[in-house]
Amino acid sequence: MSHFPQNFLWGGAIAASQAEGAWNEGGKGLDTQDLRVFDADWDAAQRRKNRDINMTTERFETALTAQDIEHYPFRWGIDFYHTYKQDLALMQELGLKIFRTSISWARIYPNGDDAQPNEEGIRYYVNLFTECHKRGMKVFATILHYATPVNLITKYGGWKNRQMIDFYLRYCKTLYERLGSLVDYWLPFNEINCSRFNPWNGCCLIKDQEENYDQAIFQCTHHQLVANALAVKLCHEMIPGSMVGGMIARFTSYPATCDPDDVMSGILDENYKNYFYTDVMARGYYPAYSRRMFRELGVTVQMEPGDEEILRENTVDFLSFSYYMSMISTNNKDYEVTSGNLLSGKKNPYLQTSEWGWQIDPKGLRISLNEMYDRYQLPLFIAENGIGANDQPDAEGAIHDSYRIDYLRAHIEQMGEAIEDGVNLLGYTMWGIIDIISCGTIEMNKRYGVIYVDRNEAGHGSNQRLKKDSFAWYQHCITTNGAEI
Ligand code: BGP
Repeated sequence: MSHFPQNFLWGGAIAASQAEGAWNEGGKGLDTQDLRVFDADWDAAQRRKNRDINMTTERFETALTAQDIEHYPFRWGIDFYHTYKQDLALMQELGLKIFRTSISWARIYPNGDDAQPNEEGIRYYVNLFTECHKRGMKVFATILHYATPVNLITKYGGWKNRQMIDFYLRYCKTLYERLGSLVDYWLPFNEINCSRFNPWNGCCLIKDQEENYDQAIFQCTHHQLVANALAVKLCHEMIPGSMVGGMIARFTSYPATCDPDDVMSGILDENYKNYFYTDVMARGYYPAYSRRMFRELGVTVQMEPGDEEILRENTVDFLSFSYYMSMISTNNKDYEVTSGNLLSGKKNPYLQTSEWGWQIDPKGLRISLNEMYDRYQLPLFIAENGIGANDQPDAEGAIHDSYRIDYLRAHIEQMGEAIEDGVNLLGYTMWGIIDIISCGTIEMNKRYGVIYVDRNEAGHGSNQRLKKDSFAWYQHCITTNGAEI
């Protein structure tokens, strides 16, 4: 028996910079993801360290002129820019109701400050989204999924400069004008809280250039929160009835014990890592607890006259989040630390971890859905969920990813429980529906897809697509609307 409404939007998600490749084709300008370096010879520790380094001035300057693409995987992705028709045919075969991807800002405005948009870039997304609808899929478009035109950083200093709001809105206006009839759900920013946990990805900051990193992070975040509200406003004005959401990476955190210190630590983690961002986007004002957060960080956010009205009058229509794992909260240093999405955390003795150390917690998804729905009474949308694994085809080319089926089954079961709890859940776009370059560690071998892509970590391979065992499983899940998993 299915807990899911008949119109539940079963889907899959990717991001332009992790999939398209064609980094310098179709008039596209250089973007911040094109500059992130990777070396297939790095061991696991060097790969994790690479994630935490983010970006350095030296790496930035080297990458600006680098023509080698082997060490810059986001420049080749899985060549989705050229293969999207075949890939969407596979997604249609899966029975997807909705497809989430981001739009590459540097395809539309190669330098970010161009007076006119790049027509070839617009045409690519018109064709891509038209193909989605032709194949029975709605479109869930992320306007900015980390990849920012590099010129906006070199010429204007990136999101620290409030002028970025104007460039971003010029970009939004063009998307609403030229793609508005093809997009069903809009997301102005992917994981807007990433600015704190991966400041290069989130707001293009280079740590060795910042006197006061936290101050820069939260000033950039303010500009993005204002931009998010203005993107909502503009979309509602230009496309009456449009659905514009807000998104965070959900860092679900439990107190390590019933010790009141751990409980308070859990409240602070939930507030500072998650709710600060969704409170501003969904309630429309900076919450009271943020004053202590800023005081303790030595941060003073500069607001302009009118900012508070912008935030208050332009809250989001729905909230979405990525959910991969959960963490525990305690100041007790004795707990083992394990990795996670964007940041590491203390290990929960009740949970297993993935090969990459991310704690697998399906019930945490039900908990997150209940808490967010109860807090805001807004429709929710799970924009990302999945498990990264080093899938290997066997001699016959089959990929028996039973671990992925187990992971997805357990999380979808909990989604059904949350709907039974009364949560209004619009949809689920499983992350990395097709293997793509991992965002945090830039690894091709960290595979999420139900569709395998024959490419190695230097970008070589047949680029052939293979259906993993999870393909048929997810297809049946969708066919039965979640009743038979
Ligand atoms: C989220 C990003 C996605 C995706 C996901 C998985 O933070 O929104 O782009 O990459 O993380 O993380 P990773 O690819 O590092 O395994």
